[in-house]
Amino acid sequence: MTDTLTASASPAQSPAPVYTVPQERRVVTAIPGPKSEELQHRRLASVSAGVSSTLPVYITKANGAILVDVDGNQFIDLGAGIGVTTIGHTDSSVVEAAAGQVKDFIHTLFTITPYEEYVRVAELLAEHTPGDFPKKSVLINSGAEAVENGVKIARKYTGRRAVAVLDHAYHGRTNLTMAMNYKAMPYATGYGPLAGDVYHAPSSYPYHDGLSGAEAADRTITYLEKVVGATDLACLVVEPIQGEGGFMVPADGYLPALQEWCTANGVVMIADEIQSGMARTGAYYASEHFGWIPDLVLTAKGIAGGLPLAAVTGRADIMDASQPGGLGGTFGGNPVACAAAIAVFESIERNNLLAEGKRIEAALTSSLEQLKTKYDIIGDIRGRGAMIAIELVQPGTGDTTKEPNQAAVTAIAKFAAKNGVLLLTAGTYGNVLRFLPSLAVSDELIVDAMSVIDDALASL
Ligand code: PLZ
Repeated sequence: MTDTLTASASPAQSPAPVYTVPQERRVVTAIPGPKSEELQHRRLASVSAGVSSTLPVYITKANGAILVDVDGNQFIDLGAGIGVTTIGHTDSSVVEAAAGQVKDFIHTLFTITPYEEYVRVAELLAEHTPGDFPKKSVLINSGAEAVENGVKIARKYTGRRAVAVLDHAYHGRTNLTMAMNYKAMPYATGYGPLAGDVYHAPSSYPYHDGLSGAEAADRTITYLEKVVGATDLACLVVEPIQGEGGFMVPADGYLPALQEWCTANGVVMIADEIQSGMARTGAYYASEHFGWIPDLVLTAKGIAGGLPLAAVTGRADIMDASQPGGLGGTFGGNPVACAAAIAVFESIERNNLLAEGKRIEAALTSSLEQLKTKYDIIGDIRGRGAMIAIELVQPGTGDTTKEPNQAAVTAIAKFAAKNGVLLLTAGTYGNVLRFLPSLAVSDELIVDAMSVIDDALASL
């Protein structure tokens, strides 16, 4: 079993994890290596060209914060499958829970014959999502499906049609969510007709707009009132920290001001916490950092340690407005994924993982601040917990126009990969490097990865 063994310790203290893969970077071939090249060749002949890969090294094993490829290279994983293996790859508690569930039963379909694991996940979500009021959930398979369901539920509850999102948002790849993304390319171009009644409102992007939370909220609300009309608006869907957009942290007060306006106008405000949720940012949900209590919260990615599971959770009256049979899906709330999710919630508690998020934030930001004093193309450092990004600008524009520097982002990610560090890019202009490691990443691994990034910056 590819699990993480844990040493026994007193119950008061969380045991130090013992990893099945040494937590170290190791580059033993060219990247990609010969075996990866061979697999890439097969892949190009059999997998749609529409599915791309950031780094075509083929993985055979992953544990903690390390990925091992078919050529024996070990990568420090600063992406965690885009924020999915938040508690670490093949965490022993997740592996054991999923394996145990596979032996008991793998599928019945909750909407045919239910089981406790689904109910338990709904209880845990009610407990850990922001807000102290009765909450209910529906479980589905993916982030985009959570967004789709959130919109469905809000439309049913309000009897209204329009959906609003923010500039720089990312919400998925289904027909509705394609229309909700900011970037047409690559997500929507050529895939129309897109869903209608989706409106893109200005967001809060302090590094560029310089607006206070109140000013940015005024701008967003003016757009919603003038362009959409409050009485037609079913929901406003917002990522508390925008993910694919480049980890934009909104100005203080922005999110609560929008929630206040939504509540006053009968609009359901939905937090897309698909990337930012599940203990990633040093809080269970990033909304908490901003004092935002959303009506509905969307969870996916990190909830089940890598197994596909997602949820819409929120105010019981909104969630109960749907007719019986109106929500569901064959695999939604699969028992194996639910068993894994219960283990993830337990691990967050047992191993005090909210503190790990804060530790990683401190380690990442202190290293990045040092790099910022050396390299003027680092324009902005932002984020929370294990969700930190740097926005790169053209030399000399950091205090003025902040021109996007996509070339530097691409070059650094490539340099890092060649040296055993998997780094993700982001940003509307491809101008952001994001650090999205699992909470299992040690300070030593962060320091090592940062030395590679320092070399990458020096090489530009
Ligand atoms: N909402 C905030 O980050 C997924 C996209 C990966 P799914 N982001 C990673 C890719 O290239 O497809 C995401 C997100 C936010 C929704 C989604 C969609 O989640 O599970 O990919 O459907």
